[in-house]
Amino acid sequence: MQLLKRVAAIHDISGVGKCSLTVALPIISAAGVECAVMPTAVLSTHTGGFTGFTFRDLTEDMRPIAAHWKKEKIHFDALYSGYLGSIDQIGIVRDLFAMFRTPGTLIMVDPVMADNGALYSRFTMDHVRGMAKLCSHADIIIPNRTEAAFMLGRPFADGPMARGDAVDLLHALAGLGARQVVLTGVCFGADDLGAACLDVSTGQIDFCMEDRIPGLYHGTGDVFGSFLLGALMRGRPLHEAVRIAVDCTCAAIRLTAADGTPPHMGVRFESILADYGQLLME
Ligand code: PXL
Repeated sequence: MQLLKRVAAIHDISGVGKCSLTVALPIISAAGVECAVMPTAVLSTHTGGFTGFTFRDLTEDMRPIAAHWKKEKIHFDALYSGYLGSIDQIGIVRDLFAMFRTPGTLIMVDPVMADNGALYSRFTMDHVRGMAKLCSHADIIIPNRTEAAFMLGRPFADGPMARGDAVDLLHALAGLGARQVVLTGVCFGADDLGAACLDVSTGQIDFCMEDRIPGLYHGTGDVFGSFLLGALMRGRPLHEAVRIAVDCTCAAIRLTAADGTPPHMGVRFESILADYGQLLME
């Protein structure tokens, strides 16, 4: 029997709201991939749409956790970083990448810090610069359009874009240093939404578009990234993994829209985990 692949997910754990580790753990596990976790902070809820959340910073624990993993000779097939609570944590994560990188390790950075044209609460331009630097240590980066604009120092353009502009953005993002780039929030008209990807080694660009579901649903970036990494770990090439992640994320959003759950409570990914797992067995 083949060994399971093992991912280390480095994100916060927000108790309520379905994002970061509370989605990475179940989704990556459903892909048939072990999901080890390094929690960067513990919050009562995520910071988008709730007020008065608690925030317990775990920066002090990150290096000792990594040192113990190293002592135990734990191998990771991928490292996946997401929401990082401070600039210090960005530096620590860069060091963790160097500690655990092997020739076969995939390093995926989701530069979680902004959406819909604005930085999340708690973040400043220093965080943006730190995340852009962290992206240079990644094999694959998965920013949304807002994060892309911040990291490239370009004005954020909302709404439909020309295909050429999306291609230009992908190439500019590749300039940060990763060999694969996935850009989310791409749309060409009022009724579509999806992701674009670039594999730098082949120059191949793909667009994976779906019908837009009205509304802004929280945590979809983390749900998308987790579906994507699970598919990559199960051997799917980039464009196929992006297609799977777009389809599964849209299915989860559609169910959330249909059952009337408020968008800040996260999307209903639980209802499609079985289908996702099945798909990856094929
Ligand atoms: O989904 C991104 C995310 C993760 N973690 C925390 C957040 C957010 C977005 O707001 O607040 C704590």
